[in-house]
Amino acid sequence: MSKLKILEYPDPRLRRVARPAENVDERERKLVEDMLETMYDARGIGLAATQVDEDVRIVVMDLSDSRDEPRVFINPEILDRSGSQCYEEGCLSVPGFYAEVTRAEQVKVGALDIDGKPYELEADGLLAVCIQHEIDHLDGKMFIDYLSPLKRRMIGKKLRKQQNSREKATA
Ligand code: GNR
Ligand code: NI
Repeated sequence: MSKLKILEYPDPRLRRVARPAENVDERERKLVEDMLETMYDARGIGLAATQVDEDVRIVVMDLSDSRDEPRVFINPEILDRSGSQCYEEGCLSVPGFYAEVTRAEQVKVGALDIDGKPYELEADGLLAVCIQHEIDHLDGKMFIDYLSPLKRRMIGKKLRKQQNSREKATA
C-alpha cells in the first residue's frame, strides 16, 4: 500500500468530472487500498479518487470510531433523495475550514463493491452527508461551492497563503 498526495483547493484538478470505472480489477483494487491508507492517515471519514488526482469514479469511507469498517463505492449513483439536513462539513482538500451545508437527509445509493458486484444502500444522517459530499468530488464539486462567493474567496486567499508559506519552508 502507499499513501497518496491529497490535492488542495484551489487546485484546478479538483474541478474535473471523473470517468466511470469500466471494470473492477487489480488496478482499481490497488487504488482502493491506497485511498483507504491515505484516508486513515489523514484522519478523514471519506475520500474521493478526484482528491488524489485519479480520474475514476471511486469513493472510500469509514465512519466507525474504531476505523475498521471501510466502505467502498465504485461508480456510485444517487437513486433517490428526500428531506433536508444541515451539517457542519469539512474537507481534506480544504484543510482547516468548516461550514454548514444543507443537503438531503436520506439518500439511496447504488454502487459496485470491491468485487465489482452491484449493491444498494439507504443512508441517513452523517453517512448520507458523506455520500453526497464524495459524489460531488467525483463531479468536480466541493462543499465550499454552497457558500457565498465572498466566503469562498476568503477561504481561497487563506489557503493560498498557507500553501505559499509551506512551499517556502520546504524550498
Ligand atoms: O473527513 C471528512 N469529514 C467530513 C465531515 C463532515 C462532512 C463531510 C466530511 S468528508 C471529509 C473527508 C473529505 O474531504 N472527503 O472528501
Ligand atoms: Ni472532501
